[in-house]
Order: sequence, then C-alpha cells, then structure tokens
Amino acid sequence: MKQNTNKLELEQRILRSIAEHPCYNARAHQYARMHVPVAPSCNIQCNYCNRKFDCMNESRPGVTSDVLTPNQALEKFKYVRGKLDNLRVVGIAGPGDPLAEFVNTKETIKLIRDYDPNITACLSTNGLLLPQYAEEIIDMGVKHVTVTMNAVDPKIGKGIYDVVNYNGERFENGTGAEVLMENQIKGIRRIANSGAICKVNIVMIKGINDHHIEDIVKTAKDNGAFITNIMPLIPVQGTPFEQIPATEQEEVHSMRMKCGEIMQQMHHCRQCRADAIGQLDNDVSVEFRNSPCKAEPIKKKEDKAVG
Ligand code: CLF
Ligand code: SF4
Repeated sequence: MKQNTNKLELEQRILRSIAEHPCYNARAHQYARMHVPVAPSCNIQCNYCNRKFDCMNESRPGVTSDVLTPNQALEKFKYVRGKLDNLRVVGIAGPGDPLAEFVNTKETIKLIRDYDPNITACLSTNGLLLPQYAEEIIDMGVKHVTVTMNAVDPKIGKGIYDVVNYNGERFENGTGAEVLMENQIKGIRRIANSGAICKVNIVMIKGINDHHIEDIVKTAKDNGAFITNIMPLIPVQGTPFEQIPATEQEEVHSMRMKCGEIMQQMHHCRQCRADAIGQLDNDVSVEFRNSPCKAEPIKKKEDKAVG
C-alpha cells in the first residue's frame, strides 16, 4: 500500500514538473525556454564535435554563440523574462559542458532562481561529472537533467569519444569511453533516485551506433530515465565524422517508433542552439542579441578538450 502511495506521489510530482516544460512534454509547446550560454569549455572530445560551434549534444552545428558570465546571464534573463510571458524554463546546454564549467553553472542557476524561484532550471551534460555533482545539482533546485549517452558498450563508445579528461588524467584514442559510460549510468541513476527527471539524448550515427540504439534505450530505462531523445547526426566539417552521412529523419523516426516500445520517446526535439530563446518551434534568440543587456563576447576556449 505504502509502495503504491509513493509511486502515485512520484507520478504526480513528475506530471507537475513536466506540465510546462516544452522538451519533456510535447503538449507544453506554448511555453518558452531560454538557454543561457555560460559554459564554454568541455572535458571530452566527441568525434562529431567541432568546438568552434556549440555542443552538438544539444545544438545544431554551424551556429556560434556569445558566452555570458553568470551576471550577464542574469541580466539577460531579467530582460527576456520581462518580454516573454510564456517563459517557464531556463536551461544550460553549453556551448561546452555545464559540469565542466560547474562554478559558472552553479552561480548562474543561483542568481536566476533567487530572482525568480518559479522558473524551472534545466541542464544538459555529457555526464562525465554527473556522479560528482548530482547532489549539488539537486540542492540547487534543478529538476531536469539531460545526459547525452551515445553508447553503452565500450567498444562502440571508443569510436565516438576521442578524448576524455577526468580527474587530471587525459585518456586519448577512445580509451576514456569506459569511464565516461560508467559515470553517465551512475549519474542517471543518482539523478533519477533523487527525484529529478532525467532525459537521455542519443545521437544516432550511421555505421557507428545505429545498430546499438535499443541497448542504450534499455539501459536508460533500467537506470530510471524518464524519456529518451534519439537525434540525427548532422556531420560537421573538420571533425572525424565529417564524411558520415547525416542520419535521415525517416531513419530517426522509425528508430523512435521501435524504441517507443521500450520507453517514452521524444519526437519533437529541434536540436536547438546553446543560446536559443522562445518556443521550440519559434526561436526568437535573434531578437534579443541587441538587447540592452547584450553581453561582451568572451573568447571561447580553443578547440581541444579541457579538463
Ligand atoms: Fe534546453 Fe535541453 Fe533543457 Fe530543453 S533543449 S537544456 S531539455 S530546456 Fe529541447 Fe532543444 Fe531538443 Fe534539447 S528541443 S535540443 S531537447
Ligand atoms: Fe562537443 Fe563536449 Fe558537447 Fe561532445 S560533450 S559535443 S565534445 S561540447
């Protein structure tokens, strides 16, 4: 009986939390999210990423963003908040990894949530440092965490993650895939067990992990993820995967349908920019580029994984 009550409470809490989150709930499309690009560097190097652009895990390639300091992010948030009545979610999705830049990430969320405690905070990470920061993330009031997990088999992960910088050690040529995957799974479990909602993004890469997507989805489910989001690879010039053809929408759609038998799938991702603002189908970030609180661009760290 107690178990049923707990389950019901959990379901109700999840329903409340996703009711106005446009990524976790397709029926919340009328609400806007705002990304604040406060995390320029990354601690890994994915073979599809050219760091001159935004983090591919949550962004379409070919677009660059300014990077904001936490105070600039707050000022921009205040301005956007005043203009968009439907703004419900503030997310950090790069342009690098929010946990590789945890000081900035934590300060930004604190400033914004102190100003507006009703805003929903959201993070998207590669998961390497998630076990380390999971508790603090929950304490910061973050209710939604996305982990991009492109493999659960080290042999496959090896071909996707060229460099992993972890605990002061640099793993090259795919040798860090195992530690990355272990941490992703541990992190997903911790986030889900502590009552936040976890989404798993998967970049579907032809000939590399496209035969392995169902295994990833099953692992995500087994570890407590709420939804998975299978996204197409969009090849980027200057990366080891530049010659791999883009995954076609039909292929992604049919994989989502297949994996829908395992767990809930996201069908409406827009692979948005690290500085996106607005409803998912109506990015209005360009309207805020020349706002009074426009940031001084900060030079992004160079095109190599940093730890
Ligand atoms: Fe941003 Fe991501 Fe939060 Fe949404 S995006 S950090 S969960 S508030 Fe959304 Fe954009 Fe797809 Fe991401 S449509 S790329 S899933
Ligand atoms: Fe690039 Fe890092 Fe994002 Fe991978 S996790 S796509 S290397 S920014």
